[in-house]
Formats: sequence, structure tokens, C-alpha cells
Amino acid sequence: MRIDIITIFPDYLAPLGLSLVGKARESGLLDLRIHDLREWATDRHRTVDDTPYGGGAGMVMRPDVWGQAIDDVVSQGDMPPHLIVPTPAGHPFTQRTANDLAAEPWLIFACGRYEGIDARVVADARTRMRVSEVSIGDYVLNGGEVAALVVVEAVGRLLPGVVGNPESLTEESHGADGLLEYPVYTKPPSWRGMDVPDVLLSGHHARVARWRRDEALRLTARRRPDLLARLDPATLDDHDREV
Ligand code: 6GU
Repeated sequence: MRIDIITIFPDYLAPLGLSLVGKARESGLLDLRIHDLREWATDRHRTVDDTPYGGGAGMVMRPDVWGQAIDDVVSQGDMPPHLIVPTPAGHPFTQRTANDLAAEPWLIFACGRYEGIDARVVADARTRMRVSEVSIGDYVLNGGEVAALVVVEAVGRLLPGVVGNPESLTEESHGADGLLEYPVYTKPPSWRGMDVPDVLLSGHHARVARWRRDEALRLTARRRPDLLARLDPATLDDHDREV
């Protein structure tokens, strides 16, 4: 997969050289390129923003600079990319979004700052490529860079070969069963007066599986009743309904 990120703060994306994503880049599974938007500014001060039409606080990022940046990056490839625009006004980013994006050959992130990017940039891009405006949650960040980090990590770990044991992708919160993950334990069996639940030491696979499912159901009901309400009733067994 290829990912390009356009930003006025390339250093903000330094963590993408580390850990899993960094290894995916080194191994060639991920071709990730970071671009400084100011390279496309045309004046001496490398200006990328201006005052908003209609008045109001803050600055808006200029369409001419963004338009040229996106055109030039797109022209480097031989297929239409999927443009991702992080914004608090976007569609909620979820595990499903991550799964869908992981199947794409080429993503370009346009990271805005200030009050956002002139709306014509997205309108223009939509005439040539798929565009998704995404939000990573109901709070306000100063720009799209941290959101791009989040999306790249969530997507990058789904690429074939990036996570060592693919089974760890199937048993996790927001995974296929739609539940939060059950609590996990390792050695020692007793720590600060707290014992690992007996069932996990029993070696009885079916009982372990049942216990984990019950814990996941209880945790999800307590913390995220919204997720429980969205479960397909056909995925629940009789024992589930008692929990
Ligand atoms: Cl994607 N961008 C910004 N600036 N703030 C956010 C966000 C994105 N998602 C939540 N808050």
C-alpha cells in the first residue's frame, strides 16, 4: 500500500518511523511519503492561509496551494488515490473504516490546520477521486496530523504481514464479534493479593471461551451499551442473553 501525507508539520508524523508502521515501511509493505505543504506556496513567506470570507475568528487554508499540492502528488502515481481529509466535522472513523481503507492501494491524507481547508478543495477533488472526510472522535484537535497518525496506525496493522500473528487481529475490541475485549492475564498467578481467575488456569478450552465471552458481554454492556444495542441478535446464543 502507498500512503502520502500532506501537512505543514512534517515533524508531527515522525512516529510513523517507529514500531509496527516503521517496520512495515522498512520491509516494503508500506510506501509512506510525507510532504510539506509549504513546498507548494508561491510567495516569499510561503503563505498557506488567509482570512475567512464572511468574517470570524482564525484563518482558512488556501485552495490554490492545496489544489496544486494534491494535483502534484496524484500525478506521481498511475491510479486514482482515495483522498482522506481528517476533520472534526467528518464521518466517524471506526474499525470498519479501517478495514475498508486497508484494502485500498493508495491513500492521500490532506491534513488541515487553523479553521480548516477552503471547502472548494474537497469539492474539486471529488470530481476526480474518492474523498472521505473523517473524524476520530467528538473532541477538537488543532489539526489533522494526530488523526492521520491514528488512521495510519489502525490501517497499517491490518495490512497482510504487518502484525506477526494475524489471530491477534480477530480477538480484539471492536473486532468481528462487535464486543469490547475480555480482560487478559499473565504470570504471576497471584499478584498484590489478586489471583488470576481459576478458569484460565483450568486448561478447559470451552470453559475459557465461555468465560471470555461472558466478560466481553458484561464489559460491553457496562461501558458501551450503544455497541451492545447494535449487535445482530442472530450472533447471540441463549447463554449470552442470560449474561
Ligand atoms: Cl480528524 N481533526 C481535527 N482537527 N480534530 C478532530 C478530528 C480530526 N477528529 C476529532 N477531532
